[in-house]
Amino acid sequence: MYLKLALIHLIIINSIFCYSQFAPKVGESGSTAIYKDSSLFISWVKDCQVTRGFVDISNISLGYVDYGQVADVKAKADNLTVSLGDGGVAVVSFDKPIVNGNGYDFAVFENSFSDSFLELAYVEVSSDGLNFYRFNSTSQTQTNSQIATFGEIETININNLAGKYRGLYGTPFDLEELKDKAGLDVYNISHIKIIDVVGSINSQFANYDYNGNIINDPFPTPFPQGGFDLDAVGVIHNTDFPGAINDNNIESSIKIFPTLISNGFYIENIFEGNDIQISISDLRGKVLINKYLAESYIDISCFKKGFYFVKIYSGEITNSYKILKL
Ligand SMILES: [Ca+2]
Ligand SMILES: [Ca+2]
Repeated sequence: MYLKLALIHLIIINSIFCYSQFAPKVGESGSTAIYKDSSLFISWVKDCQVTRGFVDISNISLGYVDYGQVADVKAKADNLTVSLGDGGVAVVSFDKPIVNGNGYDFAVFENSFSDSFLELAYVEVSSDGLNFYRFNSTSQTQTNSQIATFGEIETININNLAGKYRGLYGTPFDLEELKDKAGLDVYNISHIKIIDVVGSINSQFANYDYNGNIINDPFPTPFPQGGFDLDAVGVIHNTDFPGAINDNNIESSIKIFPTLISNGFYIENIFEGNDIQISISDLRGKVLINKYLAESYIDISCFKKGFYFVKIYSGEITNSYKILKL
């Protein structure tokens, strides 16, 4: 009995330590890297504003980085970049808002020449251009000795930091992780902010991950291309192509259309005399409409943008649908 408990204990401890590994480098099983030519990408950056950082924040007499132009961030990833420098910031925007669809919603591209020379950046999103919300980042690289100028770090130790993958392979982000942030509408992301991580482990300059660990990445990088080099940001889900609404009940004889909705939608094959009930709830489960169907048109023009679940109850049968209010 005690042996069995001890074994279970060991397995639990083991699984906690194993759990700490994140997706591996490009080409390995489980990697989340997305190549620039993937059909997942439906759009790229339209506008970009950059605030350059220092060539070397520990020696500010070297001034600011100046490599690359803002235009190099627009359109598909091509290894042409803008260098952010130590702590530099880029804010990018798009022709259509990004939305939270199933899985990853956008990816950030850096121009690393290898799988282990990784310059990292925080990623934040905004639905008003003013208030930005950061993805919870993790760095499990050791913090005892500084990763040198062309030093190496391991992909599996990095999560939710841009620059995790080598050039032309995007690091993807899932807005689902930020859906509960008050003040952020993950169905209307207008801006993405990319902030260079100063990789110094010196507490005077150090940057930290979500867990309060110092992020150790190559430092210093005292040249005009120093810091994070932003190549591109690829969009996977936007208001034109939200994805994620294909889990509708296609087996059902009851159809709803359209599923991308400006004002309202129709319900097909509803027969008079049936006691049919409809309920519509938001993604948090809050019920917004719950009533017997009196007509086949449902007006949701007063709803906010975003996804909703529709359930139609007909006798013993429940049909479920997902819709997107534009
Ligand atoms: Ca998503
Ligand atoms: Ca580029």
